[in-house]
Amino acid sequence: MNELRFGPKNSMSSLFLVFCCSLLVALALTACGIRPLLYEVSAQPEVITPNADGLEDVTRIAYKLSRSADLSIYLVDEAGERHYFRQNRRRSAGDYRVDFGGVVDGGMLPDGRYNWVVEAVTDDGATSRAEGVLVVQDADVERPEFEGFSIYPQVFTPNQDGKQDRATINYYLTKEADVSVYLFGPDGQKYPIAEKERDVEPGEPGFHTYDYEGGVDLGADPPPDGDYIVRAEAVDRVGNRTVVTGTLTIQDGGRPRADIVNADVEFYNPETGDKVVPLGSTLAFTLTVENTGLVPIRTTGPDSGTHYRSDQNFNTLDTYETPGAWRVGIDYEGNPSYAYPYRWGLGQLEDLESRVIDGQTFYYLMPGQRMIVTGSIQIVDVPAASKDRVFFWAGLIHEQVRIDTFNDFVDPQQIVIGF
Ligand SMILES: [Ca+2]
Ligand SMILES: [Ca+2]
Repeated sequence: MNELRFGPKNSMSSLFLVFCCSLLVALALTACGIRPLLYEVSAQPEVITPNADGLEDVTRIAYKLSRSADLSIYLVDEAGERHYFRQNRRRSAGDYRVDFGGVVDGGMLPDGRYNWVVEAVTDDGATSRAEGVLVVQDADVERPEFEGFSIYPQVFTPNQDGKQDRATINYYLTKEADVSVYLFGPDGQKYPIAEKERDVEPGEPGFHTYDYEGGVDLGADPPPDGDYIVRAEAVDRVGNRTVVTGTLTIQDGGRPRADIVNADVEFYNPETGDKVVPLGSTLAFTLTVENTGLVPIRTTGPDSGTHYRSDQNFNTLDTYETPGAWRVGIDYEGNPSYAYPYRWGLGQLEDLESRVIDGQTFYYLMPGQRMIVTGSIQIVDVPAASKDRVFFWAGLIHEQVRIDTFNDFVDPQQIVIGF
């Protein structure tokens, strides 16, 4: 309005002056009198019992704004202290209704008599407020708690090598609540963590556990390596809220990938160089394995080059499967037993990168690294197929995790047993 100016030296016609005066009156009425900034404010009912029994758990606060303003709603307790439900929220002109169930800052107001206040402040400093009484009775002030909240280990490597692939989060929830648990990254990114299925349903009081592998088991890339905040939040039925946090570091995270280079396997009789291996003779092979992924892959013995008799297998050599290890295996047509009974590590273990985890040494083929793997099997009995010609093939096994299709049944070749 201060752009409007009037004065005796003005050359405007009287008609225009009348128009301007009318306009001024209209603006003044709108701004100052006809409708106040904040009006028709109420909070009903006046007594609430916020205990989630469905009866008078909330009071409905209604108000109208004639102009845009910053709006606050707060409760003043008998000691005169303010408890904000809404503080300086930007609101445009309009009708508003909001239910208030006694919770401010995630905690329930204790039983007592309060004054509610709704207050609006415009950009030019005009203020309008309304207030009334609210009595809180039978309030459920008990917050849900996370007892024994723990994260183990604090550093984990979600890469399916079978070592520290998972982080376990445990707590005992003291009260029924909606619980969410997530990782909070340095970049502000959130990664939800799903609860493990157990007897105690999610949100029920009792012991809860989360088994987190970064999503790798579902074929996803885990969150990037780095330090994370683990944040757990519980909100009960009346709105009491509890937050606990911890830390978790991700290292060497990622989906492991490897293959037999060119899907090429060389089978041969080391005495003759051909594919004729009479009973009692030896079948040898050579192939190359490459780590084509971004994370190290773990392997175990026996070393490349190890010799088997056909009536042996990796278990009889005391080189058992361990979850997450990668080995080359050889299998054959008519094998009556489990798949790939003859297995070899991805090279000579002493040539590989080693890491000590929990006091034990483990061996890794690093990203981009290739290793030639060889081995041999003395054919001492007739394969069950009882055929003159028997197919042999190779596989690259991610033990107790999977065999990728392209790593299974690789380069099958007929070997003449010639019994
Ligand atoms: Ca109630
Ligand atoms: Ca790992």
